[in-house]
Amino acid sequence: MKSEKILIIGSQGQIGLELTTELRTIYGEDNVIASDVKRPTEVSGLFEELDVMNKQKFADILKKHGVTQVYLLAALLSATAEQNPRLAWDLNMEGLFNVLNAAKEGIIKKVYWPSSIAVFGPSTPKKMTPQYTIMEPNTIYGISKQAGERYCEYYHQKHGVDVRSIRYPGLIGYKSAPGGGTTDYAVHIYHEALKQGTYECFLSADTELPMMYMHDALKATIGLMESTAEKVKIRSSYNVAGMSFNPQQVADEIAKHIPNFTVTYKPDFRQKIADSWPQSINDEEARSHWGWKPDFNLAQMTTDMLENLKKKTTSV
Ligand code: AKB
Repeated sequence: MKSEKILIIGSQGQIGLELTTELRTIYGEDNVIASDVKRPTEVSGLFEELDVMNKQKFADILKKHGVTQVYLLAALLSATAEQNPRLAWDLNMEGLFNVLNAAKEGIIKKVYWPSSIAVFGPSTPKKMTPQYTIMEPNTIYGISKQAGERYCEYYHQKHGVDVRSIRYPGLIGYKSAPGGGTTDYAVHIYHEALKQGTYECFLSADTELPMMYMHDALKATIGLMESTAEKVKIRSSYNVAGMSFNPQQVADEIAKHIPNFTVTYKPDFRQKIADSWPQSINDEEARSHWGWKPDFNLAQMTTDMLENLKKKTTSV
């Protein structure tokens, strides 16, 4: 068993729920502390109620458990952030400062902080977007993630902080629900296909975006965190790619399993956000620096999603 004490901030979110389980398998139940702003009704394992903007409470929890690593997953995502820009900025930035400062003071040894493809903007090349390119995000979420990336690199260079990060594409999984992103349709579509046989999509049929199955997102996150420090040459955030598709393509793939499945399209404010993002990602640095490689493509993910969602409904 590895001797680490890990604190997950935002453990009830889409990534947090699955990452907590995965890290407990690797590090042991007693070495992974889940935390979130509200205590969930059912708690399994160590849990702390924590608003990461509360510096004192955060410091108390680090001390109480002797925390060595923090995964900071609390954030407002793109769509919710546009509805509440001030809160998005405060939460996305203030939380990061508190965690980076704890690492700077030597209280914790390693930090994971997620960035996003939202750091790119309308002037970024859309196809196979490289690691280093024009970055002029025009959403509050993207602006906060870009500023966060600069802070991570700064804290690493200036204070030697061991901070690691990935620019997540849209994430798709069957165990947890997405929470206010522009890519959320790619999860809802599977649920609705099974429940109703039809889905109304808030993006247009040809809106292509980079996406990733949760299995691969966990693999990338833990793979990066477990790499030796020398291999982690980028301390802002790494491009990682899984697959790219548009709503029509995922609908066609689902229709191979559910032949009568139909989708209608009613783009809303999220269309503009999606249109500002890349369509596909070049992740050659992540591949060559620390050996990143995804396991799932659209067809494999669709089979796995539908099988597991069906199992979940029949076992309830
Ligand atoms: C969102 O849609 O906001 C997120 C993201 C791409 O970071 N899923």
